[in-house]
Amino acid sequence: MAFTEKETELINKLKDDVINYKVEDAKKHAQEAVNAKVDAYTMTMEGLAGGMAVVSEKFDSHEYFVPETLLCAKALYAALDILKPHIKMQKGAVRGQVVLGVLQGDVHDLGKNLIKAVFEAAGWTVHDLGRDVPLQKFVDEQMRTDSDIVMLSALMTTSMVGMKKVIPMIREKNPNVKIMIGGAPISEKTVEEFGADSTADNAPNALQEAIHMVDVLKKGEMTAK
Ligand code: B12
Repeated sequence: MAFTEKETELINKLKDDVINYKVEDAKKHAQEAVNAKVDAYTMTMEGLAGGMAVVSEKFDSHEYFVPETLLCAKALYAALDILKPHIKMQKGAVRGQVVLGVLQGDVHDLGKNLIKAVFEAAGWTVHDLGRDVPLQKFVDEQMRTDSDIVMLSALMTTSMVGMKKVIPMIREKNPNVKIMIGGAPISEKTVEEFGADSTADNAPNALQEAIHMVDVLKKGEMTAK
């Protein structure tokens, strides 16, 4: 995708702020982006998520440890708070309700929060359970809200196993609900193995997938009538 000179400048600044955990600069540059009326969605995905991708590499290669990474997350959240109200997604005819949360034992919520920002910007209702969520809570919240989709996030192989347990628990109460799973350790193979409906590797793809699912659900309801 081609960016304007201003967009490129701000993407690079935001990226650098996240990578080098410059919380105050992250706020300043997010505000600069809002004032310059550049696309907040592009700033979030290319700048903030782009910066976090570099942080992931540094964490994986042991250049960064937990304290630095936590500060990077702080910089990302500080900028996201400012950009989020300005993210504009195309509001199509298909919208729905999702239950979203990070599974028990897992505090990695950056990806989950990016998903929430994108879905809300597209006009969806997100019932956010937060992180380190006990399995039964996903079942209860789906029942309480009658949501179309349950979205389960896990970043660790240890928390991922909770998906295998909770998917049949959700289906037992509501066989029609769609279940999406995601996070770094999730693949198409996991979807099949755990009996979920689908996955996506990032927030925009998750939205496309969710739109497709709700479309299918609504068509199914119409033919049943
Ligand atoms: C940031 C980070 C942290 C931060 C988390 C801050 C926060 N508030 O989230 C902190 C420092 C707290 C942390 C702690 C730990 N971490 Co950590 N962490 C990471 C790191 C570097 C980046 C993850 C991230 O935020 N990525 C950026 C976001 C935007 O991407 P994302 O989460 O993948 O989400 C996107 C997609 O996956 C997708 N998606 C996500 N969820 C969902 C859900 C659905 C339904 C769908 C469709 C899509 C979807 O869309 C998202 C948005 O685009 C990863 C490294 C890596 N390679 O992933 C390790 C990593 C996840 N951590 C790891 C570990 C081991 C830990 C600790 C145990 C470290 C320790 N020694 O204490 C603790 C665990 C604490 C706990 N109990 O949870 C391991 C996990 C290994 C494993 N296989 O289990 C990793 C993989 C690092 C490694 N290579 O060892 N960590």
